[in-house]
Amino acid sequence: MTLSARTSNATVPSSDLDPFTPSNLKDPHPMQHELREMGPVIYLSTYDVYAIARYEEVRSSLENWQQFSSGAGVGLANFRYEEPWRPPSLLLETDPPKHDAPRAVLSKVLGPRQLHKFREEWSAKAADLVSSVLTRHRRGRGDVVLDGVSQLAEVFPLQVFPDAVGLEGSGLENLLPYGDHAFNAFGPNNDLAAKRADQIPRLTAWVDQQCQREKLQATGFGADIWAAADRMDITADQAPLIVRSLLTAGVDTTVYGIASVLYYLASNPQEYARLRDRPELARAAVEEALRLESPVQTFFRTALEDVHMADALIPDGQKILMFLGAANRDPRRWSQPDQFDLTRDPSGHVAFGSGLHQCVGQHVARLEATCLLQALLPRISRIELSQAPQRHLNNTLMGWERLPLRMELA
Ligand code: QZP
Repeated sequence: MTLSARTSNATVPSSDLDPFTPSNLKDPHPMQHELREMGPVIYLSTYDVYAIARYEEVRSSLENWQQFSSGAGVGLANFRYEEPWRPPSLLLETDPPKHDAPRAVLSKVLGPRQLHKFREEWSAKAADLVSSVLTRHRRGRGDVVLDGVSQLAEVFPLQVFPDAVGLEGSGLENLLPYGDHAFNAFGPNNDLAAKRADQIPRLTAWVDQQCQREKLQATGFGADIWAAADRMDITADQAPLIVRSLLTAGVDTTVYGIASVLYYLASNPQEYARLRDRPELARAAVEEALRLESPVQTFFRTALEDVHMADALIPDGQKILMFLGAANRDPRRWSQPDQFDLTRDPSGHVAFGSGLHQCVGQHVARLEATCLLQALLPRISRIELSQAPQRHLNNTLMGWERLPLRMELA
């Protein structure tokens, strides 16, 4: 670590560590610890960005939309100088006032009131999925061995979410690869971002097609967004891009979130037992897993002016890299931060962000995860890892590629 005096009134520790190497993506915690301990703001020379990894500063950065803009993109690429890989999102990659109408529409469409009607249906679908998976993978001894990712975490969201949006139902296998690319594209132009380059035009064309009014079912989140265009809450040009946000942000994230709850329950048998005794803790289990794993690990903002933070100065125009996952394990904020603990209060975690852009789909994500979890609890008396799990590498997302589980039938 060296001290670089980039400004007259402040020094910022500088580091050449690269958060986007395969080994840092696989196991980010040692690097995150190092970043937090270096100071509140660190200059990362590899990418010419300012990194923030402590809870207090991550949270205040997320809430500081006035100085930390999303309009130049929330990835490493600065849209002022680099052409984005697709037309920018009207929600994610905009600032007020442009951001406000799309956000207001989507927050109503995905709000707790609208979601209420899915609870019963999704609970029933989760129970059916669990039954069929347990039957298929049952061994003689009253236990099942399965891959928690391909058999559960990927299946349930793809069963309920595209249907709730109102997609026609063919081509759904495109959703995860499209999302995987979108989240890789927030990072640097490395091998992960270049992965599947030959398929991106086809995936993009498919997603864009699904956003058209004629493609969408008469009911669903998609139709609700188009109805907002009829009411002139948004324009007809905006509607398909807002549907696109659902398809980009709503699938991979929930898959990884669900897989991570399964991982922490399998790794903490006493917490699983506690949860079986008190199924109303399902929601706490989901939040605690989100805090610890933070499916969305990082994203960026762009400074609109010189910004003073703690003792540091972040110069106008610079990209700021916020480590949500590091903030959610900051010992300054959380006691025993690396412990999966269903008795703690995980509220205030920043896995869904904070402020104006805080995840508008969070109620959908929570409902999916709790429905699946509550379907498992009565059927499974114990979960454990049957082999070492494998990470799925992505520049932004942290999750599992394979999660080998052994479950004992209740
Ligand atoms: C991705 C979109 C944490 C965010 C980067 C997740 C995300 C949110 C919105 C969109 C994409 O609007 O396309």
